Amino acid sequence: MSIIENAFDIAKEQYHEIGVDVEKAMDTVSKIRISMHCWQGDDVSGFEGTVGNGGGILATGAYPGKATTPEELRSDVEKAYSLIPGKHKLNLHAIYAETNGEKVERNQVEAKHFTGWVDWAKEIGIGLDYNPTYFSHPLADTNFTLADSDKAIRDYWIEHGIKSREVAAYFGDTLGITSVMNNWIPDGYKDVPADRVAPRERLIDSLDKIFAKDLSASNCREAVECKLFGIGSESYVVGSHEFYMGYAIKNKKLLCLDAGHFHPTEKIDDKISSCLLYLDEILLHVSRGVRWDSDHIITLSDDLKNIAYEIISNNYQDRIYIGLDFFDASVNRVAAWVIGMRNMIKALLIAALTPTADIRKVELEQDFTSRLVMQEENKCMPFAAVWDMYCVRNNVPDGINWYDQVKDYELKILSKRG
Ligand code: RNT
Ligand code: ZN
Repeated sequence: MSIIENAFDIAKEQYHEIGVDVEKAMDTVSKIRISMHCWQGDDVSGFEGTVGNGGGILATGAYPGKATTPEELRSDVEKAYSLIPGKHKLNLHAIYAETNGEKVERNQVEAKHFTGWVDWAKEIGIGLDYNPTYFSHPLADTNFTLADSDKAIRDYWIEHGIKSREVAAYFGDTLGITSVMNNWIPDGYKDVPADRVAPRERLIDSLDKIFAKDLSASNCREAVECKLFGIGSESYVVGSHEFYMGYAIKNKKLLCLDAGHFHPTEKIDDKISSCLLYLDEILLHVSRGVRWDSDHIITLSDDLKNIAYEIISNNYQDRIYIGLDFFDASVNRVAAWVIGMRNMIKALLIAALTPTADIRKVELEQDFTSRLVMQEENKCMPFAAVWDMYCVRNNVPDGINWYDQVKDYELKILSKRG
């Protein structure tokens, strides 16, 4: 018997003693597909070539070896997936369209530019999500897109939004795995606005135009992502939390909660239960803000564990789409994906291994001492033994053993890139 099997058997017994079914916990987690964001692989560059940098998206760092072609990106993604337990999804942006060197305007990007991605996704058994790219473009240089005061600019981005819905529907219908299209726009002011209302009215009008056609028969969902502030929109963001919460409820859209988009001490785990009392489904962008919306790689922090707890303890797996959203250009990008994805899965597994029913029982009895004792003791349960077995059963390396493979890939592949 291996050390891993041994440790697992003991852990299973210990969890059994506190009423937790380890096999059931592993099974619950194995059914969750996490949307891995392609943009960690190339610092949100895409394949259009440099076309302006409006929109406040900024990856910092100069680690060598980033992907610059669809083939390189797919190869890096596959490497990462081979080290992450379970079957997941890949989240694409419009800037990852394959146009064979032809210049295609954003408002002309459509399903046919993604057949390469879809064929590949089918081959490796993953789903695809999608995002219109309303940034890194000359028509976003003023930091305004769908809420711009210039109708021509709004119309351009509205067209992009409309075409993007068709791409997401194509992904979902062709692959048979629900595709989520997320709308995030950078629109906002660096300094204090004189009019906070008009841009929001324009945004409602633009969104209504984008969502005019009924796509409910397609296997896709549509989300709107709120934000407190961004680079270049420090004083005012058109698409604030209240704005999109209202829009999503009224128009039956998903609200996207990004962990880095609120005040530094404001956490999204506490928002989930409230949102889901008013919305059927939501999308999460799991990220890690450090002081500002910095999009750091997610670590196995309390914040992350609390998010996972809200999902699992309330059985929200079918109502919450989990996507990751960070971009760190200062470390090996494949490692960044693997660390983030494995942490997300670990957090879900920890949540599934929590004796929630018992803790909720003492809470209901207003025995808050017992609640705290149980919560704290739970932190020392032998989670790692279950995690290692989860990796082994999913044919991926346990513990730190995945890292040698990334280093080897860097040596043989990444370091050879121009
Ligand atoms: C930006 C939003 C948005 C982007 C991605 C690339 O603040 O979080 O989700 O990070 O679409
Ligand atoms: Zn986000």
